Amino acid sequence: MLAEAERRMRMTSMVAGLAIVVAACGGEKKAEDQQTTAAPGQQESTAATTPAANAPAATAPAGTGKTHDVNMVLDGSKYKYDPDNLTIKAGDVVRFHNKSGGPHNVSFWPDSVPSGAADVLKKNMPDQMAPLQSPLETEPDAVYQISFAGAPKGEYKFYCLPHLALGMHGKLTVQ
Ligand SMILES: [Cu+2]
Repeated sequence: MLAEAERRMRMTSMVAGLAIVVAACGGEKKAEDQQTTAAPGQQESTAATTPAANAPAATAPAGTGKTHDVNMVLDGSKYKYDPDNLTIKAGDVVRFHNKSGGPHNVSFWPDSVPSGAADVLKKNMPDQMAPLQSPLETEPDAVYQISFAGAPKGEYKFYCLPHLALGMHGKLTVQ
């Protein structure tokens, strides 16, 4: 029984691996021999978000527009995004800085973004710990960067997972 289950697992993983290889470059054979654990990462790295996914705090992904900075701070006893309301254009990049009172993160409510925006954010947010949720930023001055390339116009409401109950949330508008 166990052997049978294991064989199936292996088949599944090989099929998944093959699918990824085909999606990636159509030629490379190495993924066949890799364990299942390697597959999800590989799959993600084939997505259009490769630069951002590999370098959350480094250079801007290929964007066409401006970069906007938002600080995540503890101001007195108030946790907040500063600014907590900004207007950008599609193609702009927003950089969230972990300034004080962290860890912080950036989470979008899936029902409080424009139609079609969730798919864009899923591609443009590096290292999501859940759909539309950035990782927790723990390092001082850590930067989390989101490209709004291809983002539909409208309002995007977001919040900090650890500090939502303390009122840490914000809004950005893509014009
Ligand atoms: Cu926070």
